[in-house]
Amino acid sequence: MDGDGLASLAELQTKYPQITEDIFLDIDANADGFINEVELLVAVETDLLPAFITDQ
Ligand SMILES: [Ca+2]
Repeated sequence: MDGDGLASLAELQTKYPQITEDIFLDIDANADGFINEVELLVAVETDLLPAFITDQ
C-alpha cells in the first residue's frame, strides 16, 4: 500500500502473489478498482485473503 488507504491489484500482489484478477474483482465490492479497508476486512472474513494486511 502506498499510504492512500487503498490497494490496487499490483499492490496486493506484492504481498500476495497468489491473488489473481478474478480474486481481486471478488474482493473489490464496489468495483472501483481499488481495495479499501472495509473490503479488505470482508475479504479476510470470507477467506478470500489468507491474512490481514496490517501496514498502511
Ligand atoms: Ca473497492
